Amino acid sequence: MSTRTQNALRTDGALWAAVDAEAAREERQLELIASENHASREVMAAMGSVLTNKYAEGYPGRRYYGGCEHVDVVEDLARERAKQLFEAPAANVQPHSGTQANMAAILALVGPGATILSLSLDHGGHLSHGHPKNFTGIYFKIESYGVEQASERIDMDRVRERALAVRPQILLAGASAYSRTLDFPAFASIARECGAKLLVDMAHIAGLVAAKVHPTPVGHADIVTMTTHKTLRGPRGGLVLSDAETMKKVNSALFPGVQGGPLMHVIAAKAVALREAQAPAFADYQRRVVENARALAAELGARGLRIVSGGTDNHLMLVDVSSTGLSGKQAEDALGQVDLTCNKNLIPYDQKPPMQASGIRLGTPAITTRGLGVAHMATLAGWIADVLAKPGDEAVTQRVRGEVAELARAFPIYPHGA
Ligand code: DSN
Repeated sequence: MSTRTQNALRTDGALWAAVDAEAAREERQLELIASENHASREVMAAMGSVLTNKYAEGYPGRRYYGGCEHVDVVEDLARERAKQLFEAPAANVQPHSGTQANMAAILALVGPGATILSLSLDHGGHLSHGHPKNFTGIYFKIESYGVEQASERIDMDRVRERALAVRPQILLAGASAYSRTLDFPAFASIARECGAKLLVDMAHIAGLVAAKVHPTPVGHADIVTMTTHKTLRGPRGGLVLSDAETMKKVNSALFPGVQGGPLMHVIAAKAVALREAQAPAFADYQRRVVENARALAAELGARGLRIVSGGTDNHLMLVDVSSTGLSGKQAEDALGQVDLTCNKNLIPYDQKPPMQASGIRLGTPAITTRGLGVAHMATLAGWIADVLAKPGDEAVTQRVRGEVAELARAFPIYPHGA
């Protein structure tokens, strides 16, 4: 659709002003939130297509509505591409989000009241792995494992001890703020030993796994869940992988278990993203994401900022900002002033409450998508260190914001418009 046609359709001034402002914000700021990315225009076009009009409860070939012949093609394309990309026997592309993928996976494996052993939220876990106010915390018995205080890494011997002590029905591996390689064969061995099912939520690292930059959980886990919008760089949504038998249970746990009609326009966008992820350029992108993260962590370390666990193996890092005298919240705000967007984050064994926190989480997926490379990471680390050393200082803020704007302009996200 031409820009002129799009403009002609824009009758809702207040709404489109906010959308345009968001597009300008994304272009102007450098996005360091580890769970965000910039999807391609083709992904976004699929989400804006007529498929949003279609009800298609059920699965391809077995729908509760007529007129599904074309959306069946779309969903089959998405499922097949997911299976090929992750070398998995079966896929479900309908989850509206990662949390709904996790709901379906858990309900496919166990009933309410079962014990789930997962990474503690305070040590990098996720809300849908057991927060008291999440469905997991409400309907299941949650036990947790953590990272070691000295190494700030998961020690698989300790996970095994916990698993043998609490005897979970589900052992859950996966994290939102953990920068080290997850040992899926070891998780699988522990699950087998204590009679648990292994659920891996690889939301953060799905793109890395697709590119073989992080070892895959497929073949080790009973069920693998993910989101499609983080390193995988697709539309917002979830996806589930398993063997064919388990997938029958996942399918009915998802629909009619926890969802109604699938979002066919989003499934179309997932199909586009999964095709993009099969291209050699995507593997190259994921390698650069990890190289950039390693370089950024090293440069921040050289500027005196402590990186949790001493570095990173993936796309993100936790930076302990205690040495600056700031909380994570204050650091997030100070960096926001210079158009560097990130989020405050608890660090392991944090003494501060979650809304303050002692750390920030930084990720390289989005800045790598717009083209920044290893050579830019020293500059970026310099800006971060300068701002955190003098938060709110007018001269530093002005200078860094100007330099960030210049670099952002040199690397547009959507050179032909969003
Ligand atoms: N909120 C996501 C993240 O930032 O990691 C996880 O759902």
